[in-house]
Amino acid sequence: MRLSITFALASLTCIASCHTIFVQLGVEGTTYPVSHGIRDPTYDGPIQDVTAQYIACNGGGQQATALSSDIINVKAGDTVQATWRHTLTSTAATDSVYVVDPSHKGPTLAYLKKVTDATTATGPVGYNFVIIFWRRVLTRNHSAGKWATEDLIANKGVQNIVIPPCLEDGQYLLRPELIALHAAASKEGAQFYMECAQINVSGGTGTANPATVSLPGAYSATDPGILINIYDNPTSYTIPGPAPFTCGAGGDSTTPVVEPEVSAPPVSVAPPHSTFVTSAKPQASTVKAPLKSTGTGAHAPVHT
Ligand SMILES: *[C@@H]1O[C@H](CO)[C@@H](O)[C@H](O)[C@H]1NC(C)=O
Ligand SMILES: CC(=O)N[C@H]1CO[C@H](CO)[C@@H](O)[C@@H]1O
Ligand SMILES: [Cu+2]
Repeated sequence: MRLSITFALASLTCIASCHTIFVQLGVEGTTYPVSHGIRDPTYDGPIQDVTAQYIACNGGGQQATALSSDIINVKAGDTVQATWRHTLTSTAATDSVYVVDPSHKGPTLAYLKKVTDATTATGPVGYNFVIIFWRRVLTRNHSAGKWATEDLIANKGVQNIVIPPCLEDGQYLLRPELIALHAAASKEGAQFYMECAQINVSGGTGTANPATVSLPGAYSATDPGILINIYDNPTSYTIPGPAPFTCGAGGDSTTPVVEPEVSAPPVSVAPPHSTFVTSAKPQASTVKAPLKSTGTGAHAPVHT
């Protein structure tokens, strides 16, 4: 059957080498070195178990992540540029697949989590990424017959993300995400790529009251946007997780939708930095937390 063959070929050409990683953040014309202010792992592979604690900010196995001592200042309302690369050291000059392999089709998303100190925030028990509340602030759709990853490749790996102007000032973890669906026809075949940047937001109006979700928790392995055969040429696609938060538009909905595209001008990014180092850290145990904030009113509980 033709579709199965296509599927098999797409899978086979990309067994262990066609991954991607969020390596760099740009803010309104300022670019930072690779891994500056980003909790990058040592490896560019995906998370495939949506119930894993590592679905929050990556980590685990050969993908140990390191906290960064850096924090990136962002103004609420700014558009930031999350740069995705095939590996931590890929450049256009050295790697023909320097963003992500074209087989890796799917949506791109972004979440935020408010924290007290982005350079140390790891979870309620002091370890990494246990239960975390997120806000997704941007997603894209493929209604134009394209997946967001195709636009990402065309845009040289730069994912533009608008930081909502109504956000409360303070420190956040910014979690850009790319979901690759080339093998998603079987359970746990979808590949989730994400890393967390440490940002400090100022200048916001602080009027936001967004709903939050937990990661793990926001996704199910059988969500229609996660367990899907993209070789069937679907005419629509439901992005997993809640609707994105938008300022002033009743953005607290948690109904999954095919979302409007938010676009912003691409910017050029600085060449990779050569001094990235990382180290293994203790990993978290599983802890349950409420899905929504109940204590603070305006925002999700802060876990550090
Ligand atoms: C965050 O930004 C505010 C406003 O610019 C600033 O006062 C504060 O020092 C910054 N915090 C960090 C950790 O950089
Ligand atoms: C709701 C919707 O369809 N939004 C956008 C999806 O993406 C295309 C471009 O890729 C836009 O033209 C749509 O407006
Ligand atoms: Cu891959």
